[in-house]
Amino acid sequence: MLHQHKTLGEFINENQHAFKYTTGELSSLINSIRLAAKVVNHEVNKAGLVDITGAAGDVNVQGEAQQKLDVYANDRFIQTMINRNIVCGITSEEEDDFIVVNSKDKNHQNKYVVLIDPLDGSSNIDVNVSVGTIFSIYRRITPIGTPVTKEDFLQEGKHQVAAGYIIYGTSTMLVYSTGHGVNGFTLNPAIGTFYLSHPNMEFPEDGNIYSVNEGNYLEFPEGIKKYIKYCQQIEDDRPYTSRYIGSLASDFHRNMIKGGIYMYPKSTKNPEGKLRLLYECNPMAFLAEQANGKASDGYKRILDIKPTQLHQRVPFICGSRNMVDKAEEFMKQYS
Ligand code: AHM
Ligand code: MG
Repeated sequence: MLHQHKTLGEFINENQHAFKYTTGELSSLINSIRLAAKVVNHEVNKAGLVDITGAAGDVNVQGEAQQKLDVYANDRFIQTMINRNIVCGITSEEEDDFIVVNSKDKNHQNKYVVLIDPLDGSSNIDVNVSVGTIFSIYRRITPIGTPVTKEDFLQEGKHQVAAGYIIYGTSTMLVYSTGHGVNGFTLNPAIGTFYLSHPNMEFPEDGNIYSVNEGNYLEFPEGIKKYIKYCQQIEDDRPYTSRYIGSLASDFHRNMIKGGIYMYPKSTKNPEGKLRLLYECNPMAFLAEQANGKASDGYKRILDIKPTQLHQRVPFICGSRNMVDKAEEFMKQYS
């Protein structure tokens, strides 16, 4: 029964002591993400009513312009964090540059920056397929009391303090880690409460699902092509099953539960890969490692890459450890 499960609020309170620097700031921050997630969830659930209420760009009966969902989600997450004044800076996949957050009484005293992809999987929004929010949290490196700079956002992924995602799917889930494993919470929409439904999530070491946009096959590096052929071979436990939603959080989530590998390699069209290091790959890589999985650019650990730009892209291979090892083997052999 749901009411016997821990709520996300209870879980956050109970685990606050696990942090080295416990001022409650990180807990408040996760709480504000929880709140914004519920608001965005409500809006995403109404997306199918768009023909009735008007499409993005239209003006509704109240005379308000209808926002695109990704813009709406971006505004909600950013506004919630600004209103609660619990971060010193935010950067988003939807924004050109980072945002300095401050209020007079705080004088740049907050210590965390948030990096967010407010609504990922945007091609799925209009067709009732799940989309997600991905977030990543770092401690600032510039001195407290001064405005944040770009350097605070361009940290190696291994320095993340927390990361997580929300899936707006058949159920709405919030999955996150503060560096002590990965826990998943499912929203009971009737009462607006997240319950701990998936404690200590872990990737199986092996899996039989591969997730990649095979439409780009001819443009992939030789190592990836050979690995895909390996996945399709009739041998041992293969062929693997192909599953690709096109929403990173959802593909990752399924693979974490069932065992699998997700790949977004570089291609002629996307010579650096498509996914963003800061908003998509680093948070997912952090979660993968916290869940006993692995994340690589094909040759090296994602979390070791030193970012140089806010919107930098990177090839991404992530999932069950043995599967990612195998893909790397092929990359090495055929590069
Ligand atoms: P987006 O940030 O524009 O939504 O793109 C990110 C998404 C990922 O969620 C997904 O895995 C990938 O792009 C799908 O790309 P493609 O349609 O090229 O396969
Ligand atoms: Mg995205």
